[in-house]
Amino acid sequence: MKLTPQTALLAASLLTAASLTACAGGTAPAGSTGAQPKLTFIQGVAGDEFYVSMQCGINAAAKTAGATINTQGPAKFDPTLQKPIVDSVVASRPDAILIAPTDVAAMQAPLKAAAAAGIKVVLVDTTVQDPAFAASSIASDNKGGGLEAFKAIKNLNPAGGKVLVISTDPGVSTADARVAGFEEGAKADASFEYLGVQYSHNDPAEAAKLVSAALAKDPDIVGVFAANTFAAEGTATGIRQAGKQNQVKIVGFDAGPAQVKQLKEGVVQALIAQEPASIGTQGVEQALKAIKGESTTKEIQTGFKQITAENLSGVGAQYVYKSSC
Ligand code: T6T
Repeated sequence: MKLTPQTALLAASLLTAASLTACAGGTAPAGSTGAQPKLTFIQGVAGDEFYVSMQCGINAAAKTAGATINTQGPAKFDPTLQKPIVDSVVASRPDAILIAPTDVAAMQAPLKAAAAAGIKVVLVDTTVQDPAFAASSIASDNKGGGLEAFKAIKNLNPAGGKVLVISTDPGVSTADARVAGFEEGAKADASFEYLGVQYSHNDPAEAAKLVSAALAKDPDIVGVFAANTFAAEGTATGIRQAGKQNQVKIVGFDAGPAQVKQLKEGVVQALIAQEPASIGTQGVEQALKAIKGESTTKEIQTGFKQITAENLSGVGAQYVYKSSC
């Protein structure tokens, strides 16, 4: 599903409805009391195929363990919308919350308070400034993925040139780490001129506008790294609208269906796909350990895979994100 504020709202309610019916009905007592553990998954934003794919992993792992899952997500990737969800979930007292915090600073206090209230908190995907309260934090190697994106752009433009980054918002830990990895690569290579990062607020239309304006200012840009699904979708649109698809190489983070379509069409040259289902599965495992009072792994790093038109029908296929489980 393409994310607009309207479809995101629809997706939020659909996902919530789906999650209620997806409560797993296993029999194995996993909680310390022997009751079915109650887990809540709070997405970064509803309707984003990255979190849908993560939910598929969570649902499967919860079903195996006999835990129930309630899923909720804000209509936008925005801490002012996510915080009230956290507060109401805390009031409903689940055994554990799996959450992708939307901002490193704004979500720190609400999540620390959840942990202080006795709820086990597992951070999946993004993190906060000080995650010490969390039972576990599970995320991709985002910095490594950003560096891999730079290497892909360099392969596509061996002579170098001007490169730009389109991200979401500052304070999103994952995207910030990807930008840092890309920037490190670009600044260390004298044949490239790093034009910096611009923020699209997770809105493809805004990303397209930023790219058009950047091309008007620097018509000789050779590459753009777009740091997540929505930045990448909009970047490709902007480049196509400017008629520059033969000049500007695009590497996008993530592998949503719309991004894969752009890859097949040749507007985008490479995607750095994450492993969201694995993040979700491991998130459930860590949450259940924490609920049982067992020791947890404080930090888990998951991998990424570069998808290109060449490997899309082979090894790359399994990395494409899902629109439903
Ligand atoms: O890139 C993912 C996720 O890792 C990031 O934290 C937010 O954006 C996505 O959900 C993709 O839209």
